[in-house]
Parts: sequence; C-alpha cells; structure tokens
Amino acid sequence: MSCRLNRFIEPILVTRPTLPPLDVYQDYLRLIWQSQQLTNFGRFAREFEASIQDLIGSPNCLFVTNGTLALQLVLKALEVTGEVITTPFSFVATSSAIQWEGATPVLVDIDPHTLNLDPGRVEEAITPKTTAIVATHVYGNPCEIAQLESISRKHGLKLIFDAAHCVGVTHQGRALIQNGDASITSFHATKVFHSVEGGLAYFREQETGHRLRYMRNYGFNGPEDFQGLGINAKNSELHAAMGLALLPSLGAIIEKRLAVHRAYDRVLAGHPRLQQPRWSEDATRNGAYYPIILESEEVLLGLQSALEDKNVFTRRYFYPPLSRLPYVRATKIPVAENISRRVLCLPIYADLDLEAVGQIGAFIADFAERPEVLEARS
Ligand code: T4K
Repeated sequence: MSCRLNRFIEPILVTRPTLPPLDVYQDYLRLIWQSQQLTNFGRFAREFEASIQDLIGSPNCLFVTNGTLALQLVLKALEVTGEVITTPFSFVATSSAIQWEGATPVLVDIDPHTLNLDPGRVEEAITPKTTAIVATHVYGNPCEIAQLESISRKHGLKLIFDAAHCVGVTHQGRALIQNGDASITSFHATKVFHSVEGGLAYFREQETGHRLRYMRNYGFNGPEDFQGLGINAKNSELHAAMGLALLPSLGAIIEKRLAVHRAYDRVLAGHPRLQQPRWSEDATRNGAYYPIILESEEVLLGLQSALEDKNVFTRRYFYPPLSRLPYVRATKIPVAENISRRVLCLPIYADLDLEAVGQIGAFIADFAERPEVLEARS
C-alpha cells in the first residue's frame, strides 16, 4: 500500500539555523553600539573564544572568520607543502584549502561503511613529496583516528582533521576536535552551532598556536611587531555575540536534533533498501546530518524529486566527489564515486516538527518499495 504524504504548505529545507532569542542578541548589540568596538579582538570575540576553549576543554583553539580560513591557516602554520593526502568525499573547502595554500591534494578513496578516508589505502599513496594528511570526520562521524595517527607518525607527516561537522561531538570522552596536529571546525549558519559565519582552529603544539595567532592578524605580533606572513582571519564582535547568545542552547539544540534523528531512525533504520554510514561506537553524536544511501542514483533522483513535489528539500552532500574538481589530479576512487552518487541528506534541524519527520520517513520507506522503483533497479 502506498503511503500518502500531503504537500507541506511551508517548504521543509534541508536545514535551518537556530537563532537565539532576539532580545538576547539585542542586549549584545546594545553593548556593541555603546562601546563602538566592532572588531579587532574586542570584548565579545575574546569572551566567545574563551567560552569555546572551555567547551572544548583546551586553551589551544582560536576563533576565526570561517572554517575554510581555519583550514588554510593551519596548513600554513604547519608549513604543509608538496602533496597532501585527503578525502574525495567532503565539502569542496577541504580540497580547495589545500590547493589554495599551494599544495597538491592527492585523493585517496573512502571506506564504504564509514564514508571517511580509508586508512588502509593511505600508505600506498605516500610519496617523497607527501607532507600531510587532511581527513574529514564526515557528518560528525570520527575517522579512524588511531590508525591515521600511527601512519602519520611512521612517515613523519602532519595530521589535520577537518571537523567542520563536529561541534559538540566527543570521542573517547573528549572533544573530537582535540585530535591531530591541528583540527578545524565551522560555525557557519548551516551548522549545528553557529556564529553566522565563523570557524575554529585547534592546534596541538604551542609553536603552531603562536603562528596561528599572528597569522590570523595580518602577521602582527603586537601593534609594531611584524612576526611573519599573515592574513585577516579575525572575526567581528557581531559574529562573536551571535556565538555567545547561542552557546547556552548548544546542549538543547543537539538534543532536539537527536530527537529528529531518532524519529527518522524509527522508520528508516534497518530498512532493507536503504543503507546508512556505520557510526563510530567511541563517539557521541550531534545530529548534524541525516544521510541515507539509496540503491542507485536513479532511485535517489526519483526520491529527491518526489520529495520536492511535497515541498521537502534534500541535499546531495557530497556530490560530485572532489575528484571532479578541475584543479585536482584525476584519481581512481571507485568507492567515493559510487557512494556520492547514492547518498542523500534529509532535512534535519532543531525546530523541525517531529510529526513531519515521521511522515517524511514513512514516505521514503514506502518510496523505496514502490514497483516502479523496484523495476528501475532490475
Ligand atoms: N569542511 C567541511 C567538511 C565543510 O562541510 C565545510 C562547510 C567547510 C569545511 C568550510 O566551512 P565554512 O568555511 O563554511 O565555515 C553549506 C555551508 O555554506 C558550508 O558551511 C557547509 N560546509 C556546506 C556543507 O554546506 P550550502 O551550499 O548547503 O548552503 P545553502 O545556502 O544552500 O543552505 C542550505 C539550506 O539552509 C538552504 O535550504 C537554506 C538554509 N539556510 C541557509 C543559510 C545560509 C537558512 O535557512 N539560512 C541561512 O542563513 O553550503
């Protein structure tokens, strides 16, 4: 029997940002107006950075303009050059940051279960020019950190994690971002937690932290001291204020997202015609994304358009794979090619109505069983 789903009156988008109560943000704005300190490490940027350090449980992280610049800064601070082994299944910023910094992204295929960089394939891609590994914890699901650490140690490589999706995720009891020589995350409006635009750079060594500090501030080490090459990667008081206003709600945001996650799970988990990534058992979740893997691209496109007819909008995070980037060396990455054609991210955000989620989930479960879909498969 086919499951009926009425068209939603308001579009259900793949994500919506959570906003703090307007009066709370206005209180911050009033103080900014009074002080007229808009940027350049004002009170709120410093307070927000300190609050994030508390949350992470380490003073070794800096608030910057966005996740992309955080990645570029850590690559620069760690003096990454030559070839960098990275994943083809990530947002474009993972590879573009490497290229932008003058290094060459070398794509290595992903694990078909976790969808993260496959550590078993990394060593064969190492050449005398390799200086680093940049691995993404895709959807907030941790990479095989121990294996990647042991490979990078053995070959003298820097290890950098793109943890853009990972705010609030802990791994083996501590913040996931506290791994590698450096890690970054994103506070973009579409993320679990945001400061409108924003990012964080975590570093292991104080020497890296010292470089990051002057690099994000044009290279200044003080008002009249040029320490080295820098860029403008500071963030403003208005962005920091958004972060501060939203931070007390982080736990509640994650709880609400996980409730959406569970509501989808009730109808979709274990469905014989849908797969999902295998999640690390050592980590908590933050409900950043709800990916499903369909049987074919044809089924995915059919489902995506059937949902659009109901005013429900999904996204193909991440399609196409980064091997299609015009500036990346062509590489054989059959697993990532295959997965990225079939993976679809369903709407998930804190205020998404759970009843709607149940209906959308039931529609998807039913869609995957429809005769025309089964026919397309055979
Ligand atoms: N590494 C990884 C692995 C990443 O995923 C990202 C970013 C980065 C690095 C770089 O971090 P940042 O430099 O961005 O800090 C989004 C985000 O722009 C991007 O931050 C994110 N990853 C990427 C996965 O997705 P789009 O193209 O999905 O955004 P957009 O504008 O299509 O928005 C999606 C939905 O959200 C829309 O249906 C509307 C809704 N929306 C969006 C915005 C921006 C709102 O309701 N309000 C809003 O303000 O890129």
